[in-house]
Amino acid sequence: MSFQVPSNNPSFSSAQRPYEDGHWRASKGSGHANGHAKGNIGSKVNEYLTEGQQLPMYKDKPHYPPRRRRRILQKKRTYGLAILAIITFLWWIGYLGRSQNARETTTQKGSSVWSWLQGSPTDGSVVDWEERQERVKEAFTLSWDGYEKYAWGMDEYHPVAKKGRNMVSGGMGWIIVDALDTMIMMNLTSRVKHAREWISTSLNYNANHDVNTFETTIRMLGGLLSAHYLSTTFPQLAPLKDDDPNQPGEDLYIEKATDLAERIMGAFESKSGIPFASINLNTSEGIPSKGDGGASSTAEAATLQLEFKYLSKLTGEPHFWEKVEKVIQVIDEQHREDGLLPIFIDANTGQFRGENIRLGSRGDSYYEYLIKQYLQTSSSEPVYLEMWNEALEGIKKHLLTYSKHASLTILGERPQGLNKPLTPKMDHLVCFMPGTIALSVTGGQSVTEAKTRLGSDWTSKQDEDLHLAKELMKTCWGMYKATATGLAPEIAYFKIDDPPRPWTAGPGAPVSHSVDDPSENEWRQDYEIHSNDVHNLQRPETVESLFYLYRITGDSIYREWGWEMFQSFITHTKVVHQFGEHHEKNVAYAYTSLDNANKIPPTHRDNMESFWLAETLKYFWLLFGPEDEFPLDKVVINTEAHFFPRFEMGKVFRTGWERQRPRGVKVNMAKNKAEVHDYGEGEETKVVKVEKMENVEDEGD
Ligand code: DMJ
Repeated sequence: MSFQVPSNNPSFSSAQRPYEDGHWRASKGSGHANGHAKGNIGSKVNEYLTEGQQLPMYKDKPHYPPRRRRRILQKKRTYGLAILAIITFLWWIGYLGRSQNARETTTQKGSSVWSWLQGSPTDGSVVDWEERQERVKEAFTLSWDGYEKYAWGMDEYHPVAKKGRNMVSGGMGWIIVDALDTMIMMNLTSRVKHAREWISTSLNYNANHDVNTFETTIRMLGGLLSAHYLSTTFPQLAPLKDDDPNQPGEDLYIEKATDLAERIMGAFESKSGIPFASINLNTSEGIPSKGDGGASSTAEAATLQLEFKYLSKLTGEPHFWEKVEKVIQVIDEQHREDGLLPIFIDANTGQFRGENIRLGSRGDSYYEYLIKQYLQTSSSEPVYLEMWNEALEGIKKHLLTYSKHASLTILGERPQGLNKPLTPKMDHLVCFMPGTIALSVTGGQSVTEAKTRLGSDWTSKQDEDLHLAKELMKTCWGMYKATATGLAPEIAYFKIDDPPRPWTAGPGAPVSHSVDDPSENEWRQDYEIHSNDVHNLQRPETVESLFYLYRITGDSIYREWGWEMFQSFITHTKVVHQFGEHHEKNVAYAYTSLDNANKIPPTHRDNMESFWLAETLKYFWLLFGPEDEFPLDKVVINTEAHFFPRFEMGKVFRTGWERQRPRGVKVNMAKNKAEVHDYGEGEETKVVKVEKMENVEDEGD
């Protein structure tokens, strides 16, 4: 998410960060360029290819399955007819005579089809999901075309003012690069071509200005790498002539990505190896946060692995890999109770700051990347699975409870540490969790496929985790149902019992109420939406989870919820031109964030975040699309919805660290006994218990 650097240093015990949806830019730095890409990509390719990997196939452009090619042709024919029909209709009602330009004509077409803003048919006829997917593409092109017209090349887009703004001199490609892979997936060739031209001619990383390390990695590095992956693996999507082998544009994405990554490396030059919050890309100098007592956010510091590891794999350069895996080692060596981490970490000491534990802002994607690191390297690094499982059990034990009336599952916060009270608050950001939990249950396969693969090895823990994913999904969906616009607030609080009911697995678990049944309203009393939290930034986390849940469970309810949510976005976040004598006509040309999603009409906030294009619309598009496209068990999706392939570690890469004993247990081989240590914070480690060796596993030396 976007973080504004605060001018003061907020208290570490503060449960809320009012500034976190602001501007991501840090303050000015100085110096000279030293961050040039090192290492010749080409020279590493042979090394890479000799490893005999399945994925990623750098420079290898496999054929697209003919079945899909046919589908695309069929679609093109269908679109042709549909467009003809729409143009005729618009002509008939006199729209084309207006003095709007060509782009707005396209937009009018979008607005005229708002008759589709309705639920699924109740007459038993089948829902046309392909048609719904087209509506998403339309929303994307409308958003993109407005940006192209009013703010092209700028890092920010303010659609109401019809203006853009750069975060650094010359721009970072913030919106263009973030949106690029969605356009490739949607096969929007001319738009991809325009974006690519801009990247090739206007994008450089020389601006002498510091930028947020995490945001730059997940959005810019992630966007370039995903564009590389998709354009090389699915060359029929948005095909570009200048991307062909031996043509001038070949390797544009990977070359830009490598240049950027080398510059970001300076952020890791701290005493501990934990990256600094910001980086000056011109000087490659890491810069501590200007707020938060200089500490980095835990999620920001620890959500960089998928991007740099994939780049390492592509280029054969191990230093990217080593830097990012070190971060997890430094964290794990602190043996935090039940794998749950405070949300601030000091880059110089490597120590956590404060006790605030949550899976919302500043905590979220650390947990997400544990399981995704395990999946990225095709299950060959069990250490990350172990850490994920430990954290998930910690979440069940410390952070889950139920709402008072409807027994909805709540994933709350412990702002003063695990031994202090639970706050029943969920940031919308937490709603990535249902999808990530479901992903961890099957590895990305459908439940049916996973059960067939595992046979009797399918465990009751998998059932339990899947149940948890579904229950949390319902709570997140309720955040949308609870407001006037049908769009979630940034934060929701919940009514819970005192003391909070502990989370229960299995048959004794409470049964939650439906949040969809119009005759049942009790659940609404459980949601408390504070006036400070009613904004909606068009965030992706809930539709992201709906996408995972739909793919994994196959339950079409998740698609239906997604459709309802999509319609709310289209209805309430659209920005329109008004015209006609009495402003009686209007035409949409953008979608924007909301200041207040809990009133109708909602108050607009003049900003379209890049993740609207990169994530939210991409997940809608995938949710309504065919289940076999971009199969979840073949990819890992970064925290900004950029797609990377899974791969084998091969000969060059390995996990460069080993996990110590689980917290509190250290084995002393010489004494042939296990010493159970107490790792109290700030205290000397002391032996509190000694056990016979048979009770513990051999640690080696
Ligand atoms: C995105 O930038 C990423 O998903 C990040 O991990 C946190 N959330 C924002 C969108 O909400």
